[in-house]
Amino acid sequence: MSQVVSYELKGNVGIISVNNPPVNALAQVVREGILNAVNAAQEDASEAIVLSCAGRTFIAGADITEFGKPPKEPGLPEVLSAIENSTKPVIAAIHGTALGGGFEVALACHYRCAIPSAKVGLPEVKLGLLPGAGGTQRVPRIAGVEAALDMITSGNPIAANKAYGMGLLDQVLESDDLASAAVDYAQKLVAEGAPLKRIRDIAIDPASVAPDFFAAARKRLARRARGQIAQDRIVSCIEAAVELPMDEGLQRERELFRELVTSAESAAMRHIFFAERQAAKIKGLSKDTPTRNIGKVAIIGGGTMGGGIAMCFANVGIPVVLLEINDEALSRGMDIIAKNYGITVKKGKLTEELMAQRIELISGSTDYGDIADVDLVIEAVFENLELKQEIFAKLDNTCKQGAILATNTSYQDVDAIAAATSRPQDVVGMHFFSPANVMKLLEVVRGDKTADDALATAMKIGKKIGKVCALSRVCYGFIGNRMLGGYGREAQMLLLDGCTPEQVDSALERFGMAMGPLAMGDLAGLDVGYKARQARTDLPDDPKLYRMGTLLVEMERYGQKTGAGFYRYDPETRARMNDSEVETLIKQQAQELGIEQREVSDEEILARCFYPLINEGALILEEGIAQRPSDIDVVYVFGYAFPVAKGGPMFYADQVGLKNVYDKICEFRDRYGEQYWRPAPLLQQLAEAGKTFAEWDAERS
Ligand code: 3H9
Repeated sequence: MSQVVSYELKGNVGIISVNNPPVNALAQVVREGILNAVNAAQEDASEAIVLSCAGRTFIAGADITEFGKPPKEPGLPEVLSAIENSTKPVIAAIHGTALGGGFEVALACHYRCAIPSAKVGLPEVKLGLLPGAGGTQRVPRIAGVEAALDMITSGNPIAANKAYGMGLLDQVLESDDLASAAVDYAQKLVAEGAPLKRIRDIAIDPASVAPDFFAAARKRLARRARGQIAQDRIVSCIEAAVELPMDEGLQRERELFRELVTSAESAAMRHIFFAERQAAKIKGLSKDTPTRNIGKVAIIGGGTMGGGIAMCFANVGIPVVLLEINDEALSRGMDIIAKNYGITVKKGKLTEELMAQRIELISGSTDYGDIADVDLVIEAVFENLELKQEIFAKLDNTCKQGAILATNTSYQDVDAIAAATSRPQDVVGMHFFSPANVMKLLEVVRGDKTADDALATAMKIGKKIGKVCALSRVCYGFIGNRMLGGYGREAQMLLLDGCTPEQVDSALERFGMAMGPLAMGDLAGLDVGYKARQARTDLPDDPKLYRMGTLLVEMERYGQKTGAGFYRYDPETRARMNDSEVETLIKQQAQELGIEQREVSDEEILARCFYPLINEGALILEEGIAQRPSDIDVVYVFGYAFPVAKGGPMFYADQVGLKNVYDKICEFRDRYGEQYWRPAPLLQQLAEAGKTFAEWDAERS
């Protein structure tokens, strides 16, 4: 028997224990070990079998690293059959998270018990997959069709007590000593002569499901999943659970799982799963780098950004002082926070009581003296270098030694900000994305002099407040905003070439972007980009550049906030509508500039908008601004709503082929000029060598 799975007989209970750190994933040795142990238990004196796990969790799923590789025997279905067909009851004893294939193992058992802190779930959809070992057939049989659909298409884990209420668990053990409580439970079942409960024997009455249930679910999910296929296939599986006998349902599930596991969508989503975890690791810094304790935080600036950041800390129980320049600004900031929490309560996602607790954790002040004792300060005032330097000089004079001084700047030079203090080693960038309490990304910016422990602390606290962290070195715009320049530029250039705003945005939305760049400009306010451009001295003197955005601002069409920008907006519903006035204006401008308008394909729209991102990404890698290509993907998926099913811009480039990307950029260079289209040397080198960014990264590490 393999070492990672052990089996021992304790009295009349056989105990199978899985020990495959870190999360007991169902690697081949685990599958084989469980199979052998179940078979062995059939032959011994045991009267019941407990399946439990060592370490921090019950089995957290199939081993994702095995997907895409040739399958190794035994397959999970074979293991599950052995469990289900055991002549002695098998009891899953759950702690931590029983996820995916792990929960499917539990569902094949005759009984499931768990400690109160445990969670169960089928998160496969988040990897572009569906539960491929009976989850779609067994959950509807014990929890009902609607609950199953909800659970499997959301992929969200369910806490033990709720899972018990849904019928997913047979017992929540009132003990945190799982090992002995599970054995007691098994002995009780034996003593009662409890039957071998097999979920497969439960039939679902098709009449219990409304006739249009599945059609309605498909329609709803298609809207939510924006072109991802997994949701649709999950509906098909649950439909099969209702209509077909168990074995045929399992077969259907298997076929659809195979389709998904080989899909580009799932490969991209699996890439992001590992990329997210990788991004948290700082090259050259050991896992044991000490971190500083963060027990209290101050935020400088109570605007939308500062308020959102304050909420992130209060949400995890860390007290925050919000510092503003005067009482009026402070009370405005506090009101915005209260309003935001109020909206969450109204949506039913937060109780009044929790809201009160969180608001209680946020205190306001206009006096720097009140933040002398905090462990972390995050400055979130508007983008002005002198102002930020002034604030950091004050922080240097006020804050205790060892406090981390962070700036939320989106563009300014973190080293120049750090130079305003006598402790640049404590200064770091923590760049949140708006709305800060919602958006998952946190760019952690490492200054030239940032100390290792300050950096490690910023990453750790980022994770604690629920952010996905990616490390950037200092440059204008860091990773995300620096790359965005060409994307926005080309979206506007395409208008002059003959596209309508609608055509540009919908091509990108069909690709999977949550919102096209022009609609996004309208949402953020066209005046914001306009002001930022005015402050820059490095932009080419080209009348075509941001021509439409500039004209619209000069016409006081700032976007949604003025009811019009690239589009018009319904004052009530905010629905966007095409505006013939804008379309006429574009035509006039093209004529004035001597541009002959033409039909532009969706393919060109994607290339014109995304290839500048990729090219800038290659420069960012060459310069060492980002640690790895996959970190850039993380930035774009979690900070800019790049579709996770496309895996981020660098992964997408690898799929398109770097040679194709490079050739197209050269073609655009020849057509539109070198000032906008200059292939990055790294891109050229990899294209010529026939390599991918991922291969380049693997060779360096
Ligand atoms: C499935 O089950 C399909 C079946 O239906 C059908 C089969 C036929 N495999 O997240 P963490 C690694 S699909 C391989 O930082 P946490 C992870 O990369 C699967 N590796 O810890 C990381 O490695 P490293 C359905 C995995 O405590 C380390 O473990 N299951 C897997 O914050 C620690 O991970 C899922 O989708 C895996 N399945 O969170 C669950 N899982 O240290 C996916 C983790 O080198 N996992 N690793 O960076 C999770 O959601 C979280 O890892 C979990 C722990 C909540 C379990």
